Amino acid sequence: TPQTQFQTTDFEFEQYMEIKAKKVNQALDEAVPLRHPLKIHEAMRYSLLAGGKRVRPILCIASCELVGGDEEAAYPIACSLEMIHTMSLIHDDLPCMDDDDFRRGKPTNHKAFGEETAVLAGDALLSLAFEHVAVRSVGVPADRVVRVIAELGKAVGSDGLVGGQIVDIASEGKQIDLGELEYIHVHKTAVLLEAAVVSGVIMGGGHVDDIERLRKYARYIGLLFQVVDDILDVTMSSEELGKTAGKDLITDKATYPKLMGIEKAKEFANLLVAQAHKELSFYDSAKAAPLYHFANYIAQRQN
Ligand code: GRG
Repeated sequence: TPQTQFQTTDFEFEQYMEIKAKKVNQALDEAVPLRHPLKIHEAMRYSLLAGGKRVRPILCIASCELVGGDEEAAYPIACSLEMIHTMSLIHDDLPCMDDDDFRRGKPTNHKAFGEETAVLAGDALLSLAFEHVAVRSVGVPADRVVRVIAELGKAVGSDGLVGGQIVDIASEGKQIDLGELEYIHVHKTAVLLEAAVVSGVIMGGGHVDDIERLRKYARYIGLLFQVVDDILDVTMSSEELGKTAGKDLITDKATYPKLMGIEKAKEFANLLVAQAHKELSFYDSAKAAPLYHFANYIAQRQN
């Protein structure tokens, strides 16, 4: 249950998300201008600007502001995070991976541009992500930029997204236990959310204690993200099954509700929200309001 100190703040979370997402979209649009060679830049922009909730950039900006940083310091890395997230979606959708036809309400990148271009668009976005944060973070002490680049690199590689994806692929068609399921989720989803929060804290000039506290917060909401996803799979209406998220059930993949039961999974989600909130209790409640509501938003999301 939410702490009373937060219930009394009349923070407009939806409005906050809308305002920040608009600024992020504008920054992303400017980060990848349409230029020669047209095809690759079209493909990069197609997926990058296709919508998406902008969860990772906004988490980054909110974390930067929480520790007293200027939000402008967070925009370059916020954009880099979205570039990486987008490229992981493009590659995840490829025929050699999940083989999906639709993403963010549009045909997937390889459906629109062909497989060769989709692979390259992903590669180009990944490379641009590192260039962008290094080049655009002007006025921020160089040591912060270097630390953030290290965070980002780790979140992408074999200890991050790639690690999660390879274990996921290896587990296909096999019975896996809760430990393995958690490894996949932590690496495919939570590490990038964690990198978003921690890089925001670093860019905002946060101290070691801030990094530790907010890293824990990020881990809780990262896991929460996936537990909620799994619960949504089960509670989705039957006509939705067989479309997108419901396919996990059909392919008999392990999920939290399956491994622990739907009620226990819901209890686990509530516990994760409470634990995330607890990490914020150190901060002024008005300043922590965005991250506080973010945890609720992830818990309550419907898609
Ligand atoms: C990163 C080099 C590199 C390769 C990619 C394919 C792959 C390795 C990793 C898979 C990563 C993946 C697709 C994880 C799922 C992440 C996830 C929770 C997606 C949904 O995120 P939302 O809900 O989506 O934030 P929107 O569209 O709103 O951004």
